[in-house]
Amino acid sequence: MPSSRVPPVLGLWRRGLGQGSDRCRSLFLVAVLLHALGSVWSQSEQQTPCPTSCECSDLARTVKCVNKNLQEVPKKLPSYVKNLFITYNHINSLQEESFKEVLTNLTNLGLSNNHLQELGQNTFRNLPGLKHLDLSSNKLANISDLSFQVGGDLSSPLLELNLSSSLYNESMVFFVAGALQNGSLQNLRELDLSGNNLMYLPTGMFSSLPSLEHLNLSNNSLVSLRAGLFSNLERLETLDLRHNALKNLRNATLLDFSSQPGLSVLLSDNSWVCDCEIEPFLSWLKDTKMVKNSSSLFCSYPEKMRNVSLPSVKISELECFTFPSDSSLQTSYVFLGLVLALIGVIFLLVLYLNRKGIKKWIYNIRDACRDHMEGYHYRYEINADPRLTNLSTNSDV
Ligand SMILES: *[C@@H]1O[C@H](CO)[C@@H](O)[C@H](O)[C@H]1NC(C)=O
Ligand SMILES: *[C@@H]1O[C@H](CO)[C@@H](O)[C@H](O)[C@H]1NC(C)=O
Ligand SMILES: *[C@@H]1O[C@H](CO)[C@@H](O)[C@H](O)[C@H]1NC(C)=O
Ligand SMILES: *[C@@H]1O[C@H](CO)[C@@H](O)[C@H](O)[C@H]1NC(C)=O
Ligand SMILES: *[C@@H]1O[C@H](CO)[C@@H](O)[C@H](O)[C@H]1NC(C)=O
Ligand SMILES: *[C@@H]1O[C@H](CO)[C@@H](O)[C@H](O)[C@H]1NC(C)=O
Ligand SMILES: *[C@@H]1O[C@H](CO)[C@@H](O)[C@H](O)[C@H]1NC(C)=O
Ligand SMILES: *[C@@H]1O[C@H](CO)[C@@H](O)[C@H](O)[C@H]1NC(C)=O
Ligand SMILES: *[C@@H]1O[C@H](CO)[C@@H](O)[C@H](O)[C@H]1NC(C)=O
Ligand SMILES: CC(=O)N[C@H]1CO[C@H](CO)[C@@H](O)[C@@H]1O
Repeated sequence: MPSSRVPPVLGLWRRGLGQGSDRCRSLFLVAVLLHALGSVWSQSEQQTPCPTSCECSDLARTVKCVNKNLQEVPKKLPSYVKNLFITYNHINSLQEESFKEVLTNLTNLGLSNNHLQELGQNTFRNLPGLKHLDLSSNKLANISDLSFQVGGDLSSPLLELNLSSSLYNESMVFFVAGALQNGSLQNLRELDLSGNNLMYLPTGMFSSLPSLEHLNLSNNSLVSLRAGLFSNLERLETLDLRHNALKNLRNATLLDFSSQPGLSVLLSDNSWVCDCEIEPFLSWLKDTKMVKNSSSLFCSYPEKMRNVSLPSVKISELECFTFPSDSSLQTSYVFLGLVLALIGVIFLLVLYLNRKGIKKWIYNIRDACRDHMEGYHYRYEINADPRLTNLSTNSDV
C-alpha cells in the first residue's frame, strides 16, 4: 500500500501514483467531479501528480525525494512546491535543463548527499524565488562561473548557500570563487564553506557579496588569511574560522576586522605560533570585543608555550626564532665549506709531491696522442678516396 507510511487520518502526504488502478480511480473521480461541479475542473487540471519517487504534501507545499537512486531531478514537479528536497540520490550533474519548468514558488532547495560533480551555467534560472540552496556533502569538481546566475544582470534572489563538505578537493576553491564573483549574489546573507579542506582563499573571492552576514570557514586547513579578503563585507556579523591551521593574524587582516564594528570572529582550535611576530595580534586581542572567548585560544608552538592561552601570554616572554632547522643548516654549510677547503689543500699537496711523476705522465700522453693523430691522418686519406668510401664504411666497425 503506497500510503502505509502515512497515518491515513491525516492523508496530507500523497506518494507517487505508481499503480495504474489508483490513477484510474482518481481520474474517474475527477471525471465525476467534472460532471457534478464544472467550476472545480480548472483547479484539478493544474495539479500535477506527485512524481513516483517522491512524497508530496500540498498543505506543506513540500516535495521530498530521499534516497531513491534518482539520477536526475524529477521532470514534472507539482507547481505549488515551495520546499524541495532531493537528497541521498545519485545526481551527478546539474545543468540549465535540470529544472525544466518554471517553479515560481520554490524557496528552499536541498540537494545534499548526491555525489554531485558538475554545476553548469544558469542551473537555477527557472527558480526565480530560490532563497535557500543546500549543496552540502557532494563532490563538486566543475562549477561554472555562471552557475548561480539567473540571467544577465538580474540579481539572484539567493539568501543562503550551503557548500559545506561539497568540494571534490581543495583546488576546487577557484571554481567556487569564480561562481561567487560572477553570480550576481547581491542578496546572499549566509555562506557555509566549512569542511572543504581549504588551504587558501583566492583574492577577491568574497568581493561581490555585499550583503553577506554569516560566513562559515570552519573545519578547513587555512594557515593564513590574505589582506583585503573580508574588506568588502560591510554587513558581516559572524566569521567562523574555528578548526583551521591559522598561525597568526597579520596587521592587514586585523585592520580588515577592525573596520567592521558589528563583527564577531570565532578563532578557537587553530595552531597559533607564540613567537615575537604574534605581538600585534595579541595586542589587538586584548583590546577587541570581536573575539568572544579569547581565553579558548591556545599557543601550539613553541613547545614551552604549548597550551598557554593567548590572553595570558606576556609580551616579554615572546622569543624571536630563527627556526632550529635554519641554524643547523647554517652550521652544516660552514662545516661543508671547511671540509672542501681541506680536500683542496690535500689535493694541491699531492700534486706538488708527485710533480715529477706527473710531468712524465704528461709526456707519455703527448706521445700517445701523437701516435694516434698519425693513425687518424692515414685513415682520413683512405676515406677521401671515393672508390674506397663504401668499403671503409662497411668494414669500419
Ligand atoms: C504560489 O504561492 C502563492 C502565494 O502563496 C499562491 O497564491 C499561488 O497559487 C502559488 N502558485 C502555485 C503555482 O501554486
Ligand atoms: C567543466 O565542464 C564544462 C562543460 O561541461 C567543460 O567544457 C569543461 O572542460 C569542464 N572543465 C573541467 C576542468 O573539467
Ligand atoms: C550546511 O549543511 C551542513 C551539512 O548538511 C549542516 O550541518 C549545516 O548546518 C548547514 N549550514 C547551514 C548554514 O545551514
Ligand atoms: C584536485 O583534483 C583535480 C582533478 O582530479 C586534480 O587535477 C588536482 O590536482 C587535485 N588537487 C589536489 C590538491 O589534490
Ligand atoms: C570536517 O570536515 C570533514 C570533511 O572535510 C568532515 O568529514 C567532518 O565531519 C567535519 N567535521 C566537523 C566537526 O564538522
Ligand atoms: C560552521 O560550520 C560548522 C560545521 O558545519 C558548524 O559546526 C558550526 O556551528 C558553524 N558555525 C556557525 C557560526 O554557524
Ligand atoms: C603592526 O602594527 C603595529 C601597531 O599597530 C606596529 O607596531 C607593527 O610594526 C606592525 N607590524 C608590521 C609587520 O607592519
Ligand atoms: C570558551 O572556551 C572554553 C574553553 O575552550 C569553553 O569550555 C567554553 O564553552 C567557551 N565558551 C563559549 C561561550 O564559547
Ligand atoms: C596540551 O593540551 C592537550 C589537550 O588539551 C594535551 O593532550 C597535551 O598534553 C597538552 N600539552 C602540554 C605540553 O601541556
Ligand atoms: C564567465 C565570466 O564572466 N567570468 C568572469 C567571472 O569574474 C571574473 C572576475 O570578476 C572575471 O575575470 C571572469 O571573466
